[in-house]
Amino acid sequence: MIIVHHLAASRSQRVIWLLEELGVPYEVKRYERDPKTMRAPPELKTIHPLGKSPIITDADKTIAETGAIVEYLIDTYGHGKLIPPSGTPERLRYTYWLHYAEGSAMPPMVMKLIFSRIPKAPELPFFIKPIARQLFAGVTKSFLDPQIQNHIALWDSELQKSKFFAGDELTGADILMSFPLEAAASRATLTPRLQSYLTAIHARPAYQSALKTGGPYELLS
Ligand SMILES: N[C@@H](CCC(=O)N[C@@H](CS)C(=O)NCC(=O)O)C(=O)O
Repeated sequence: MIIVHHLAASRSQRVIWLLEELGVPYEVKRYERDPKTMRAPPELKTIHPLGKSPIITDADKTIAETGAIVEYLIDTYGHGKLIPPSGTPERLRYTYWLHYAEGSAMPPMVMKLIFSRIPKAPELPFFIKPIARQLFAGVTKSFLDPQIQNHIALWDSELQKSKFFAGDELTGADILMSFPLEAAASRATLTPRLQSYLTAIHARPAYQSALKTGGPYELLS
């Protein structure tokens, strides 16, 4: 039995969604975040040394990193579902977006989140807070926001070519890309095309079942 080690309101929601799309049986072990730090609980480190979610276990295998998990599940249980045929242009797009989601899209989203939270940290001396706020607001405005806008423009132009990120069918690439889009929706303004895309994937029955299984899914902004 596949076990998804799922951290509340996190990237691992995508793995549950994928398993629902594939119709493969699985169990979810849910972990709550520390309410102060929002970090994962230490017991996640007993499953994988980094203690980050998602992680899956499947018989004797332990797999971390969303992209690797999605590749493994589609290769092992997909029977050709959710992946374009090899050798096609869509397959290359699939590989690109699968890697790009965590490798390029998420870093500026995470940085923006961290930069907005540091000035509010209770352990920061009060006289540093206004300086920190100004510094991080400056970096966000001059560096992170333009980067995020670049990414949004890239996604928009890709979805002008086809309904999904790797062609006209939903694939694992869309499952990976859902999280950067959701993160961007909470930290920037999406184009109408990207908003419609998000609405469409959120309306999928498998996405809705995954939400029921994974529990409340409010991203930090
Ligand atoms: N690139 C990794 C990122 C893993 C990651 O940062 N997971 C977050 C969940 S959104 C986490 O576990 N955060 C809690 C922590 O770092 O304590 C992946 O896609 O699996």
